[in-house]
Amino acid sequence: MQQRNHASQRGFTLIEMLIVACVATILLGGTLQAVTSGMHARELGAAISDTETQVSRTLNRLAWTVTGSGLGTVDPRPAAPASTAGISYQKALDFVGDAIVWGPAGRLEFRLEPNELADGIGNDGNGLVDEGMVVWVENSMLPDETEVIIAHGVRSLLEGELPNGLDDNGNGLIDEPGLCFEINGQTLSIRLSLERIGPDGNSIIRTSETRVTLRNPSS
Ligand SMILES: [Ca+2]
Ligand SMILES: [Ca+2]
Ligand SMILES: [Ca+2]
Repeated sequence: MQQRNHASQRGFTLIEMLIVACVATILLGGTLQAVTSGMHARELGAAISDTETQVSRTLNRLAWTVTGSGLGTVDPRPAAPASTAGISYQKALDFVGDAIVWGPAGRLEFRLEPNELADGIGNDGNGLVDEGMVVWVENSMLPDETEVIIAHGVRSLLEGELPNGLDDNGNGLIDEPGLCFEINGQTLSIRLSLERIGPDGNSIIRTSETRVTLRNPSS
């Protein structure tokens, strides 16, 4: 009788251990899931924040680059609903009497990433389609011409825009590119959409705009 009691106690202990093990496994699984979910959320938040910072920094740099340029030196000078993905410009260098001496031409332009083609599909395997770079060319067409890549992940079209002859995103421009310049009077508007694939595999797109007042006289 005493032996049966011992056996019963041993069996009960094993059952208890199994229950405890099951509960521990469930709790641990839940904790791991919460930790993993938190990590993914932080990674996604960091990627979104980084994209927003990149857009802001790039626009600030573009604005700084063209500040002091003459309206008449900017080429081309499209007015809404038209826009352009690249401009050349000249900044004031000096004065001779009342006349401004313009410096060497610079250029800002969208350029496809090296292994990407404008064909509606992603060619370089990074998950983006027809994406490009913001390229700054200093001393354009001169022997000391230099190029600086200011940003990557530039969309071929601005966020919300489709190549259909319409203003899909309601900003007054038609089929505007992901980096686009537009002139209204003396004001140069620069818009930019950057895109990347986030840690969850979904696309992150951020868009912003800045404006620069160009100098007069225009030539
Ligand atoms: Ca492509
Ligand atoms: Ca538009
Ligand atoms: Ca459109």
